[in-house]
Amino acid sequence: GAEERATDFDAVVVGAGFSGLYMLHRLRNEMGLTARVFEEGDGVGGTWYWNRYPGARSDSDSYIYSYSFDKELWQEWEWSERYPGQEEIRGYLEHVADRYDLRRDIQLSTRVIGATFDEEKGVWEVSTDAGDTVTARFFIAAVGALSAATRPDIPGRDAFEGEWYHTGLWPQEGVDFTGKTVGIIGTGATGIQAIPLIAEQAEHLTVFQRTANYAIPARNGPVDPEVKKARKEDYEGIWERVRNSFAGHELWFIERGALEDSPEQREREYRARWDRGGFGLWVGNYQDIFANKEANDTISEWMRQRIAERVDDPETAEKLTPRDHAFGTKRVPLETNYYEAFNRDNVELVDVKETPIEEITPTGLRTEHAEYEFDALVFATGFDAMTGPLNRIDIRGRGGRLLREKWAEGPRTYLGLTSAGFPNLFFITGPGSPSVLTNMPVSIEQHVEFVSKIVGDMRERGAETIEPTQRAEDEWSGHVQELAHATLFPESATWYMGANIPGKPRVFMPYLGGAGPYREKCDEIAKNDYEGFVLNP
Ligand code: NA7
Repeated sequence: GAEERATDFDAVVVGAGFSGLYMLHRLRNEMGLTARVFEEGDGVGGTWYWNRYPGARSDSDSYIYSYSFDKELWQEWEWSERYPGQEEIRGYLEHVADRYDLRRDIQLSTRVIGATFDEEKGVWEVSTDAGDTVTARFFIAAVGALSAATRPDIPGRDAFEGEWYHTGLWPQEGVDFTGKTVGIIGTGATGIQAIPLIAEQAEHLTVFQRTANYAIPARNGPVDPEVKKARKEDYEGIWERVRNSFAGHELWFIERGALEDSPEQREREYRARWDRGGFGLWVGNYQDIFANKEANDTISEWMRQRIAERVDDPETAEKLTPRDHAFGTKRVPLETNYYEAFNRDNVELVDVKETPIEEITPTGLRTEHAEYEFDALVFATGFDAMTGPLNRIDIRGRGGRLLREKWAEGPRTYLGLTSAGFPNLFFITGPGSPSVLTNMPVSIEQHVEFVSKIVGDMRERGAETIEPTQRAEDEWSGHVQELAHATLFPESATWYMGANIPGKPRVFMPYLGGAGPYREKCDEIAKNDYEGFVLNP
């Protein structure tokens, strides 16, 4: 009509991973809005674009590490293994970009550096490192929760003259470690995937471990064709169950306390989950292992025994055995031949809690007692999680206030999706949402669909802005903390707590209420006329 467009786009979306691609599809293809996606990488895929290290793989089963929004897509797509590998997931997301004709609204190789809310006009002005300045009604940060890779600030860090890599910023062409002497720092989910494969290639590998982990066997492999077939026939059932579950998998807690069962029964439960492989031992176990130390001790001790069985050298086995944190309170890695890697002659384990890394040198690194030389050094040291990717952008809300300044003492959100004083800004998988404790695509779809619903409802009623009230944000943030502090989670030094980044506030960031209940909560809020939000006009 005659109505003049007040902004360049209805929405600007940051990131072209699982979240950003689906957000664009919803806004543009389903709702007829205009949107521009800015993506830093020179391809789509987000996490699966950047994380190309050996062994990079989803720890969620492939049949649900997928979008569900298009039944045809889900029916047609064939995953080759139980857990999808990085290349296959990237191929899937490339396919999604083509299938829904998304590429023409995605600007690659472009990093969003700032976004300022113009209070008078009620629009976001977004700027990029490519020199773009565009305006939009909505600013949607689909930046990922684990996308701001970090390297610890070890003295001499930049003095190393060999090749160095971060697992989360892996060279696109891959790395050949054949014949090389390699060091790797970090034994989180990523390091544990990479170590057995680097060990097979490298001449020698030294693993620098700060905290021993409890890793569960993945038991990857092809999926039984009969199981595959049954799943294809149960699209509705699977997604109904997954969406209403705690963690976005077909996994449910045992409805008894761990201590109510006899030691024999517990053994059977643990063993069955161990044999099955995957997250069942974590988020499909007795629920009270997360809250009751005594209950947790039963599984923590059981896991320690499994490690001892697999590592030949007792001293190495002891170093690999976690004793300083409760099972499940750090993200539990899945592994394939991880413990066996330490039985190889060319792999050495250094416990850097015992002998801290003092310095990185031009040729390797030095601990208190020894000096190591490498051709290549790998940082599997993780991410400035959840807040990091947001805080790296200068996001200014009402009164020019910077989001990272508002969050100096820790993130404050309503539902993990919005923050007071930042109208029309949405986070996908933000702090205060359950996303990182769940199978990500399930949370992502819920977030994207809820944000789309908000945007659609606003248009219908002619509202130009939405933002949470201070009170709703305070209550939600309090609720997130209350749930966390009723568990053992905050006692462990994890990225959930910001503990992996020196100086970061120690605030538990994910929402522990579970994906299913969270979804219900969002739906209820929408039904109650967006309780906790202010819509204007
Ligand atoms: P994580 O899980 O944060 O693991 C990082 C690892 O690096 C972990 O073992 C850390 O030890 C170690 N680290 C970090 N800084 C240092 C220093 N300064 N010295 C020695 N060791 C260090 O990151 P990932 O990439 O493995 O996984 C991230 C998520 O991606 C994962 O949870 C999945 O959701 C996918 P620490 O345990 O802190 O003592």
